[in-house]
Amino acid sequence: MTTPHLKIHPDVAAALAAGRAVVALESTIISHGMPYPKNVETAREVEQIVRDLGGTPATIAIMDGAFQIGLTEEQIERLGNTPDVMKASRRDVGLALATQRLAATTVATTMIGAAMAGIRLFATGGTGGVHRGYQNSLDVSADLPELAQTPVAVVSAGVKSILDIGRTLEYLETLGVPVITCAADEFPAFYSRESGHPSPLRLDAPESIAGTLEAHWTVPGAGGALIANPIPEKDAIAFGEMEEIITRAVNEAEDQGIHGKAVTPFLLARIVELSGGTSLTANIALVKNNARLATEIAVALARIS
Ligand code: PSU
Ligand code: MN
Repeated sequence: MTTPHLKIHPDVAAALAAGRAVVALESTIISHGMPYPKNVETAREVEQIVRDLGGTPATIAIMDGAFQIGLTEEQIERLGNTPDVMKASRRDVGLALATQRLAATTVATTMIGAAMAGIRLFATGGTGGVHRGYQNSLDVSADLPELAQTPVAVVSAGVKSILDIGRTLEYLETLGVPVITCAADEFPAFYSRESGHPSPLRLDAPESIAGTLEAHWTVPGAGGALIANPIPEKDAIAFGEMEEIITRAVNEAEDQGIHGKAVTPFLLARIVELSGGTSLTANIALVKNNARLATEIAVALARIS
């Protein structure tokens, strides 16, 4: 299972070989989504949540010329505490592998690594989507076409309103990506449980989500799926409360001419700064909540597969 460009941690390889639940975790959230040392601390705690629920965590990054499926504590520390870690989306994979760069994988690239290893479930915080003002910038995250083509289910807390949530949902429909919200009627907006957009599909139990995924993957050409998991009530921030901060961050990005792959990391860092600790606390809570649901779905899927 290990090739020059694919290195699977022995714990992950053993779980996969035995047909046990494995949950992929991304690394852009570590290197570009949260400040040090909370990023490393959270990455470790999220892995522990997966283990406690009977799964095997596989945090994914590109380093030393290979997709690393499952990282050591030392590798996670490197990703969280090295300046200028590369942010690798699909188009950057070849370069990151060939030049042996230390690269954090986005949702798109983590899906690719997961699929290469045979992992079906992946937990993260938020995914990319159609950016606000995309009419001028054409900024649509590579996460969306990846969801269309790579058969991995991504559990997220929806998308931040740095994105155009309505258009993101429209685009996912065009691409044929199932969007399932767990136990809620509305598609969630990351920090808040509401977005003003009804969810395309709702399922309430991890077992029914697993059953739907298993059936989805019998469809010829089926790609991934987006499982939206609303932030727990007690950790949520009212939609309006973050809106001012997010709008300010989006305007600053535009004024400063930030574009391309720098946009999302810029916005994520600015939102943490402008909100003080509030947004970071919510972010950590929702990532853990997503790891829980992803593990429950992975366990249910292992049972029926
Ligand atoms: N949204 C978040 N947190 C994140 C990201 C997005 O709320 O950490 C990261 C993910 O790795 C996602 C990437 O795949 O940003 C999307 O970047 P872009 O918009 O450049 O495609
Ligand atoms: Mn983009």
